[in-house]
Amino acid sequence: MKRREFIKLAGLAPAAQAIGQQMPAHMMPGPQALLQSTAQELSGTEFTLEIAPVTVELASNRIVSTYGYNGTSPGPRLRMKEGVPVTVNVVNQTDTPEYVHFHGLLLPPEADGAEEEGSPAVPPHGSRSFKFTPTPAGTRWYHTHVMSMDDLHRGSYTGMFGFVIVEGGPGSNPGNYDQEHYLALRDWEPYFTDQPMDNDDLDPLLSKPEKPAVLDTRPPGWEVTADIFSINDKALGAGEPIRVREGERVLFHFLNAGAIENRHMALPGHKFNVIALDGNPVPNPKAVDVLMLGPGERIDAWVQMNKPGVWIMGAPEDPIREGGMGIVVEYANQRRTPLWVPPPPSPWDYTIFGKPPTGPAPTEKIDMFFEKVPRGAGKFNSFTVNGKAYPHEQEFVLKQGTRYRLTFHNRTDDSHPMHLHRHQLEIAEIYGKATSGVIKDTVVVPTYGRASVDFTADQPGLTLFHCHIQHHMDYGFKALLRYG
Ligand SMILES: [Cu+2]
Repeated sequence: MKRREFIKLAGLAPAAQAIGQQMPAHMMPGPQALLQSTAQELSGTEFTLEIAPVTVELASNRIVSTYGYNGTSPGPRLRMKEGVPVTVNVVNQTDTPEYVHFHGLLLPPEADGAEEEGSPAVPPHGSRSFKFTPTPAGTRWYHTHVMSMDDLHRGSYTGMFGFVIVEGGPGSNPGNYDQEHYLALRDWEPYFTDQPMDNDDLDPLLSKPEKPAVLDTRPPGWEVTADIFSINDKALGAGEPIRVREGERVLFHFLNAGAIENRHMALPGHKFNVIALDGNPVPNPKAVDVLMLGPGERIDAWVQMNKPGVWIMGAPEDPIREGGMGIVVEYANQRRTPLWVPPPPSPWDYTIFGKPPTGPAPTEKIDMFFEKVPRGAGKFNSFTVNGKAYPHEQEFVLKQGTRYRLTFHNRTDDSHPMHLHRHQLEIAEIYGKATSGVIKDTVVVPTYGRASVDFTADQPGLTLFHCHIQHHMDYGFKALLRYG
């Protein structure tokens, strides 16, 4: 059974929708004022993040209790300058050790915020300062990096995340724009389910080179899912709309800050001009109808506002958008009910933003085989990399200064957002297509698919590699790379 059918059976979703549908009545702004988003921007060279319980008012009738930074979720947006050293003071007001990972920055293990790499913890009811020099420029983010295991109130299921903006020097501006918005896509109040989740929306016609001839038919274990969504801290219709004027160019910084599934985003009548992936400018900016972001990924894209109206920008999947993942885009002097129109089919493809491969492939190669061990009802599936459990003491030993080609063989029935800490990955081949120049820190490897990425081993120290779906990582989907 697919998620959508399950939700309908459970009576949680509104009735089926027609094309050109309007916002469901329960999401229409009520008589009370629209809610303001709460996250602030901090800039400079010294920052303080305080970890403590927060409430998040997704809508006036939907208030979530979780953990956040500085009293909000998302936490404050941290604006830094590339190459200018910063200090981040982390104050932990909880009863458990915490790690703050700076995702997409090239940091030493001491500042990276990953227990596996030996980063120091921020002790319970204590504090610790981290000093580092932010690089490279671009849209980065920070989030808790603790294990959750079977506790859905820990780790990246909580509200502990926020944007980091590393400003580059002159010439690094992504182009003229009239306004910009930082939009974090989130799910809330996750729960366990025995229903397989249909989270793989990549083109079903794609070849599946890693699909085994004989499938493992043992019963699968629990998955994690959610029915409540938001963009930043507001459900669709509850917060202030994005107010635009015809002719404006609006730059959006999207982040999938969720822990469980890939997300999609569309704005009826408009295209997203993708200029950066994971904060890194792409060689070949292109306009697309639908964005796809795996957990941890970012997309910077501008939109030419040339279709006056009041629109819903949101997830194309009805239950997800109606569950809150959307925001209203309102043109000046337009007063109508926000309109949603389903986008055309738009399979996501990283390679359209790349350029043809240049130069020879690295001669040093590392193959990684991902496998899922179904554990059955009431248990969690576990994962192996090259047939072994973490921590891979001997498998992945790097020679400093060497460029590697890393090939992922995804022998599982899910797609996985694979994240390498402290390094950058250049996509070399995916969906059977070769490309170059697309620089990422998180790459969604499709179901039964294969992807090759190149990276240079120039960041000595332990380096964590893992799936960015929290329960996959917690149950074995990670490896440590070390320098010889
Ligand atoms: Cu995964």
